[in-house]
Amino acid sequence: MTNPLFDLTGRTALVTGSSRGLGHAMAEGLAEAGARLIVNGRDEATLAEAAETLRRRGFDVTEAAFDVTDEAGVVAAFQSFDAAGIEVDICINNAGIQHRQPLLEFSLADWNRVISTNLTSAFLVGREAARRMVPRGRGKIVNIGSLMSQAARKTVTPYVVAKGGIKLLTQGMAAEWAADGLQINAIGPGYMLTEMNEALVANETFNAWVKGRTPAGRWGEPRELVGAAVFLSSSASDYVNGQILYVDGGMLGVL
Ligand code: GCO
Repeated sequence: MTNPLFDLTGRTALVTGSSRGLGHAMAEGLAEAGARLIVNGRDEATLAEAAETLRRRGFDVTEAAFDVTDEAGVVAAFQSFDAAGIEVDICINNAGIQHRQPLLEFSLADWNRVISTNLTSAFLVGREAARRMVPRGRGKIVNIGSLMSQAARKTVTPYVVAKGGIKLLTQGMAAEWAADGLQINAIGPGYMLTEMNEALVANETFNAWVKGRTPAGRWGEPRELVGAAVFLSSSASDYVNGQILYVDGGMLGVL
């Protein structure tokens, strides 16, 4: 028996970067909780394959291929939802990239690319979603941060900066829109088994460090974010705002 507070039936969730990885896992989990899905990615063919996988499970899936860093493309995407009578009730700002390089060698172009994809995109997509949620007096925005919203390690500083920004953007959005009935929170994944981290898993030293440094003694599975995503997308979190929920196997909480 599931508490109806966690039921997403009748709600539409946009999940950016949901062709693969954490975004795809969260989209699937929100659909399992009853949500209709709008899946997003830049590449139409990859997105279509991901959408088909979800449709084969019987889920209601709309594809929206757009670049979350392109303001005009984001605005046009939401205008297309408006034209189709689709109301976005839940917006999961998940799209992100990683670029590992010593900061001394980091180019401005790569800095801008990481900040734009991991942080500015959440502003662009979140703002368009909120422009429709505020007049309705309700809506859920979940920004995907990282354990690196709180802690740094060398060679990923632009990513750390962007994810730190996600934490405070979340607080800022709550400051702006909580009074209008929106709840805006974040999830901070730990070291998860995703394509983005394949090189780290393959590196014996790094792999051993993650397993040793994480109290749970292992990497996280993408599906292990679903509970936090459903909670922060559902009525169960109606009095939660401006928070970040770390799903990191205990890494941040334990020395
Ligand atoms: C890295 C990893 C981290 C991941 C981790 C935390 O290079 O250290 O890519 O930055 O994002 O899963 O979210």
